[in-house]
Formats: sequence, C-alpha cells, structure tokens
Amino acid sequence: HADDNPHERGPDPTESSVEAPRGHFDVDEESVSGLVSGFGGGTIYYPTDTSEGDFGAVAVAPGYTATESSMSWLGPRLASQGFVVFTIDTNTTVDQPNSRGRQLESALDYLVEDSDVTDRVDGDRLAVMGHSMGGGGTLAAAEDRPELEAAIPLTGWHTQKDWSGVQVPTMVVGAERDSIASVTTHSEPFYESLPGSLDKAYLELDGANHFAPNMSNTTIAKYSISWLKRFVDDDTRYEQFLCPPPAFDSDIEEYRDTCPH
Ligand code: 9J3
Ligand code: ZN
Repeated sequence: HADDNPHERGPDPTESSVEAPRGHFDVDEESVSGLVSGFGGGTIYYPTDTSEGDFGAVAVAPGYTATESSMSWLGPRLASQGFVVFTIDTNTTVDQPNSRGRQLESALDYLVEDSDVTDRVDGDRLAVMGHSMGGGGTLAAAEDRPELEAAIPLTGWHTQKDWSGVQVPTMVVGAERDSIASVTTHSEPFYESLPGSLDKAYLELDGANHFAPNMSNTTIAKYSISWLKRFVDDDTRYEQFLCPPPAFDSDIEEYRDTCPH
C-alpha cells in the first residue's frame, strides 16, 4: 500500500506509535543564528535518514514574552515521526500575532531556500504551528498563504475572530481552563469561523490551562502528528486517529470535526 503515496514516511502507525515519546526516525538538530532576517533564529530538528526521500516541514512560533525553548519539546517529538521541524524565536518577545505569522512564513522560506537542510525539505509540503500569540500568528500565516498544507494553533490568541478566509486544513487546539485565551473568546470562535467546507478540527484539552502546550503533552502530540501526516504528507494511514473523531478519551473535553476528510 505504501507505494501509492510517494510522501508516506515511516512504518504503518498504531495507537502506541502516535502516542510514543519518540517516533521511528533518529533526529539531529541545528541551531540557526538570530542574525537571520525576517525572524529571530531558532532550532531545526530533522530526521537523519534520507533513504525515503525528503520530508514535509513545520515552523513553530512561541507565545508572547516566550522563546523557542517553550516549544522545544515538539522539535524531536514531531521530527522523529518524519518532519523537519523549525522552532523559532521571534524578532522580539513582544511581537504581535500578525508579525508572528509573517515570521513563521519567513522561517519556512529560510528552511526551503537558505538552510543547511534544504535538500531534506519538500518546499511544497509546509505547515505552521504556534502557541498563544504564535497560534494567532499560525492562523494569520494560513490566511496569508493558502498553499500551506496544514495549520495548528495551540491555545491561540488573536483579536481577529473571523478566519473565514483560511483555506488551509486547520486543527484548532484549545484548553478548557485557559483564562488568558479562553476557548469561548478564542479557539471556539476561531474554529467556528473557518469555512464549513474546510478540513478542520477543534480539540479541547480537558482541564488544561493556557500553558499546556509548553510541556510534553501526548494528546497534543498524537493529534498534531496525525493532522500533519494526514494533510502535509497526504498520508491516509493516519485518518484512523482523526475520523471518526476520538470517542472516549479522558484528556479530551470536546472534539469537533468535518469528518470524513
Ligand atoms: O502569547 C500569549 O500568551 C498571548 C496571551 C496574552 O498575554 O495576551 C494578552 C496581551
Ligand atoms: Zn498506501
């Protein structure tokens, strides 16, 4: 079967493989100086194996006042599943969401055109993620760049509530007890404003607060891996974790979707 899709990477997934602390691929990392233009530098995490071809890539932005270290757990966690992951610093830690979105786009451009891993990255298979104002930036980048393959705002924060212009498959992750970007004023309206015809999902973390995306979180990892695999790699082997939606998971307060994809 793996033969039908040239972008599939790694072995057939299982419930335990998408929940595991590390995936199939060994990962190396490389630091990018803050002197680059367009964003504040960061760390690139990439699979060392080149035998299956290149990989899709995802840029990850931190939240207000935070640095890339707040998102670093996602680097090896996602890269070991078969993605090039770029956790970035923003130019300043107080940059607003739309600026963070432009910086995510610049980081992807850097990854594809100027980095030391250009030959490992497929420039047609790019995605964005981010926490809080970085999540707001994730939505802004998706709106600005419809050719992106996936977007995942994590407890996203943005004053803009209407994202009906987004055409990029988007998984919105909210946290039930977030008092900084409450789901009722942020993640839920973000999700609902996305087009009904879009491949989209809303995942609300049970009992979690605004900073849940800043530490290892198996629910975030499992569904992010599945979303990226499904839409960046067109890897339908991962559809099983998204559709039908998760039924009885005590870590999920609520899940909304537009299944089947
Ligand atoms: O990135 C974030 O954590 C945004 C939340 C926030 O502090 O917004 C109020 C200015
Ligand atoms: Zn196949």
